[in-house]
Amino acid sequence: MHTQVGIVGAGPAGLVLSHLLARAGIESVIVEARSRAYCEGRIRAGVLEHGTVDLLNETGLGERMRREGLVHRGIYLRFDGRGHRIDFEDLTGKTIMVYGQHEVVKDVIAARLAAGGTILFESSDVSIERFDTAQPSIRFRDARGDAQRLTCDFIAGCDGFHGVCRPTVPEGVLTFYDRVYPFAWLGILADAPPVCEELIYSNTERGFALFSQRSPVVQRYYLQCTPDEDINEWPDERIWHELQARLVGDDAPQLVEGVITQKGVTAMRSFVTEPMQYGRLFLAGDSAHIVPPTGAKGMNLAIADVAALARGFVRYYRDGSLATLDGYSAQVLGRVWKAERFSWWMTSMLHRFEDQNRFDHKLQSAELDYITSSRAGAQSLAENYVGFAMS
Ligand code: RFL
Ligand code: PHB
Repeated sequence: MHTQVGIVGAGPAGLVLSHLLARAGIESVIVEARSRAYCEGRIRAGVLEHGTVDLLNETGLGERMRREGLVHRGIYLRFDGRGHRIDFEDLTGKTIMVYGQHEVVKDVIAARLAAGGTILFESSDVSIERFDTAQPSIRFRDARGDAQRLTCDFIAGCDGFHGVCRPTVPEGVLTFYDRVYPFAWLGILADAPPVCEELIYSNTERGFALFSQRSPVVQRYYLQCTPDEDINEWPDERIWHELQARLVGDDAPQLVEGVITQKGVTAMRSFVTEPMQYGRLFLAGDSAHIVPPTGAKGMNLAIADVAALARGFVRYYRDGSLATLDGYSAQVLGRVWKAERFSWWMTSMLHRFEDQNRFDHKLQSAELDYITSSRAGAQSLAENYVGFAMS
């Protein structure tokens, strides 16, 4: 088997890359470890920056998102028992879209398959080789268990944080920067009405909580918990009790409980790989960098990476120049580090850390007070949250 760009991973990065390449007449094949149903059911991110929304719309992927996605014009920050609104539209002229990552994944898979694209689901024993030459290849077993070799001109490593591409790069070539946080998020999906028309990020003595949405009848909630939290210790009643305590106050509307349909614990880390290229291997999305979810940046970064990477491939296949591809890493890392900073900052400002004392809590409150009472402070948060223009 041969293709122009061999892509490992059918998450948002790999799928959107394949779609953008196809629109430019460039062939690709996606090799994915999981089944289509698994990829389409994986509940993760929910916030699309305005630039991500524009890209999906401009490339023909936005039809269902425009119908079912929820346009949000701001968020609430809660601290010291009160909610404060950050008005994105007023502060930046822009809005965000609340639309589940798995819905984006469904839309892109449908578009790729309708256009005759190849996604090899349920591949196993995936490995990459010879990416320091002009003829790299991806080896794997197909869904039937038969050994396959896909030769290609380039490999895009879009296989997430636990994938095989980044670890295959020879030691010493890449530099890693990381931070692990001493807490995690317990996330749930519930069939219930919304608490509020916008997201609520809440810093309380009991820890952080977030209210987000999926649809008028399905809500997404998160609670700060310990990294080794045992989900069995969180029966539904305990979750609702904790959400009531962390999200509701005298000034907030009632939180109506419902049926919890999904629960999971997510670790929190910051991680960056530099550079995001080695020879003809290009890393994109979570395979190259991770952010804690407090800034709602992970999926957006993955899509911004592949928008830049696709431009590099388009240039190469148009005029044979590797210049844009060779500049890919330096180009996207500027956005990546801004998102790292913003996600770290939101995480630090909104969570309770075990080693904090009363002085630290007062500083958190003062920072939140500044951000919600100064137009300059609010504008800085809003500008980062809605996202920077795709370069
Ligand atoms: P993905 O989505 O992890 O996709 C990688 C794909 O590669 C496959 N794979 C392999 N395939 C073949 N061979 C192998 N050896 C393979 N190893 C892995 C996997 O099966 C998978 O299909 O990475 P990608 O495409 O880079 O996308 C990144 C995003 O998924 C991630 O950044 C976001 O979900 C992060 N995130 C959020 N991002 C946002 O932009 N906004 C949000 O509101 C937001 N909230 C979140 C989040 C992530 C969360 N979790 C669960 C980590 C909230 C949560 C709770
Ligand atoms: C989500 O809807 O899943 C979500 C929203 C905002 C975040 C993280 C996750 O910061």
